[in-house]
Amino acid sequence: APSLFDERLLPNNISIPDGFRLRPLRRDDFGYLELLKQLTSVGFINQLEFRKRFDAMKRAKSYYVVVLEQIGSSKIVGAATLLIEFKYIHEAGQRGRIEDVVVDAVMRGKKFGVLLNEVLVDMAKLIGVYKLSLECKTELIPFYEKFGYSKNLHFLDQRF
Ligand code: 16G
Repeated sequence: APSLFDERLLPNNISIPDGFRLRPLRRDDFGYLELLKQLTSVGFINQLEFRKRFDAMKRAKSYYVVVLEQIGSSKIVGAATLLIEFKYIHEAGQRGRIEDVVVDAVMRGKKFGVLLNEVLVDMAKLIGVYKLSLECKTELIPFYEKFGYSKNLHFLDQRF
């Protein structure tokens, strides 16, 4: 099945524990949705809709969904997304956003969250973003500060 992005973009200087591998999301990774349900509401998405959304993300060329696969079970046990936004400001610069960081509850305590964040920060630097940001719950601020972020602007949202 096709990958969302060229896997050569993944950093090779970050060590992955034995039995696991890091790779781009693939078009047949329907199981990714089960993992996302541990982050927030996913609702019902069938395989056709999954593939349509994958195709749209691939066409956009700015979605880097990285998954951590348990090799034996082929299960996706962690994932995180880097999204690249095109700008006019900062000399037609690019802004990076980290989204949908999730690690399977039974895989906690293995520093997989740290691993995924390090990988995406490296990729963002390689791509050449002028700034990288994310939104998180208050209690996760100390965790994210370890990767170089600082609490700066306020984040406002509205729900529909
Ligand atoms: C968190 C996530 C965000 C995700 C949102 C979903 C990180 C760093 N942040 O803010 O990416 O989209 O949760 O929650 O992973 P929602 O369903 O309330 O929007």
